[in-house]
Amino acid sequence: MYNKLTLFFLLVSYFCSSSWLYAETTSPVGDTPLVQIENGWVRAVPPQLTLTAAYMQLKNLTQQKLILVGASTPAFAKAEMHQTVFEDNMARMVPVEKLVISPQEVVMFKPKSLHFMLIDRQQPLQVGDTVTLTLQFEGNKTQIVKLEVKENNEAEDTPHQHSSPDSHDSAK
Ligand SMILES: [Cu+2]
Repeated sequence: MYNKLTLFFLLVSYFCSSSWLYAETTSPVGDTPLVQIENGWVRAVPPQLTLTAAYMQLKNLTQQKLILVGASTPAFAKAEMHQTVFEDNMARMVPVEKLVISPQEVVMFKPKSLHFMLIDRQQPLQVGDTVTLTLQFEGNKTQIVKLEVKENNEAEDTPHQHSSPDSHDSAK
C-alpha cells in the first residue's frame, strides 16, 4: 500500500511538472508561429504617463493572408491599433479595426505611422522591462510576442548614427 501510494505521488509529480513545463514553453497557438516579430519595443514614458505605444516589424510566416484584429496585454487595460495620419501639418491617430497581411508580407509598426496604442498602464514600466503582447488574428488565432521597453531615441537610431564624430568628418 505504501509503495503504491509512493508510486502514485511520483507519477503525479512527474506528470504535473512535465505538463507545467510544456505549458511554459508552448504558446496557445501551437508549435507553428504565425508571424515573425523583429525589433519589437514599447516606448518608455515618464511614470506619470499611463499611455504609450508599441512598435515592431511583423512578418506573416504563413501561406495565407492573416487579418490582425487587435491585441491585448496584462500591462495595459487596452491595446488598440492606430495609424498616425498627417493633415495640414497636424498629426492625428486613426483607429485601425483590421489589418490584412498577405502571405510573407512584412508590416512595419513604427513611430509616426502604424502602432499599437497601449492605454491605461496597469503596472510601473521601466527601460529594459518586457511587455507581453497577445496579437489577435481573425479565426481565433493568437500569438504572444515579447516587447522590450526602450527609450525612443535609442530605437529610432539608424546604424549609421552610432558611428563616432570622426567618421562624420571623414564622410563630408
Ligand atoms: Cu495611437
